[in-house]
Amino acid sequence: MKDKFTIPWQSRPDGSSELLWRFDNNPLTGHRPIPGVLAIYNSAVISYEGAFIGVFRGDQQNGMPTLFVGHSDDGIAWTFETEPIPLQGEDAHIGIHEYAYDPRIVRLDDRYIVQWCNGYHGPTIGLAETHDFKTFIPLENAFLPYNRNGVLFPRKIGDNYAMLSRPSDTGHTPFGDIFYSESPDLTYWGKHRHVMSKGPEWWQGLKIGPGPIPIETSEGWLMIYHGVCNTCNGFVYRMGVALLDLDKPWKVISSGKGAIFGPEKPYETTGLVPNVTFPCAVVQDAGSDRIAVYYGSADTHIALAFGHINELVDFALQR
Ligand code: BMA
Repeated sequence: MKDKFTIPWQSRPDGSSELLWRFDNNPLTGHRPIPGVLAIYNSAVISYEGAFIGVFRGDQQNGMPTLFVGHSDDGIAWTFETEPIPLQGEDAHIGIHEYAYDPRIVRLDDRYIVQWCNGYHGPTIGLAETHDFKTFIPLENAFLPYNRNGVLFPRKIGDNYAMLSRPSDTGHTPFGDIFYSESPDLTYWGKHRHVMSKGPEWWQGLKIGPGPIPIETSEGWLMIYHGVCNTCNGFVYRMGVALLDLDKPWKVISSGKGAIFGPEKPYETTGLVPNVTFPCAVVQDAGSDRIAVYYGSADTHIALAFGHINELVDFALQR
C-alpha cells in the first residue's frame, strides 16, 4: 500500500458506485486502546515527516474526553502516547480545559494548529500551536461559549486566518448551522458570516457541522461536513459535501443532494453512541486526487474511507 501512494488507499470495490468506500479492515481502533482510555474516535490526522501523526480524542475512564498524540508509519496502524497532551497556558483562563474533544489539525506556515471543542464554562473552540507535536502552546479560546466544530482553513483568506464553526448549546444541541469567522492573529475573531443552514433534506434536518479541514480545488473549497437527523431512536450522523467560494468562503457555490456516507456497518451502528459517522480529517495523496477520510464511528472507533476529490466536487456541483 505504501509503495504506490502517499496515503492509505484501496481502490473502489468492483461493482460499487459509492463516492466514499470503506477500508476493508475497519475499524482502526477498538475498545480500551490505551490504559485508562475507553475509546479513541473523532480524531485528527496529518502527514508528517514522511509518516503520519495525529491528535486523538480519548474518552478517559472518568468519562471526560481529552487529547492524545498518536503516531503511524502507514496511517492505519497507530501507536498512541499514554499521557494526555499537556495544555497549560501562562494565563489561568487559557489553562482551563474541563474537557477537550473532536480535534482537527491544520498546517499553517511552519506550525501546526490544533482546534478542538474545549470545555470553558461550556463548550467553545480551543486552539493550540505546535511545531513538533511534543510541546503545545495553548492560544485563546476562539469564541464565547457555546460553540463546537472549529475548523480552520489551510491558508489565509485575504489577510486573515479563517475558521468554520457551529454555534451550539450546553447539551446535545438540537439545532445548528455552519458559520465563518476571520482573525488577523488567531486571537481576535470577527467578520462572522452565516455559511449554510441545516436541511432542507431530512438527513441533515436537525443540524450540520464542518468536518475535516476544507480542501482547496479549482472549483472552490470542498467542505465535507456532518449532517444530523433526529429519529425516534436518537440522532443519526451522516456526511455530505458542499463547495464554498475560494475568496468568500461564506458563499456556498453548491451543495450535493443527499448524504454521501452514513452508518451501516456494525462498528458504525453499535457502540457508545450508535449510528454516528463523524469525519474529522482527510489526507490527500501527493500525486493524485485520492483522499483517505478519517471518521469516528459510533463514538467508539476510528475508521477510514476512501474517495476522489474530483468526484466529490462533481457531486457537490450536482453534475
Ligand atoms: C456531538 C459531538 C461528537 C459526537 C456526536 C455523537 O455532539 O459530541 O463528538 O460524535 O455528538 O455523540
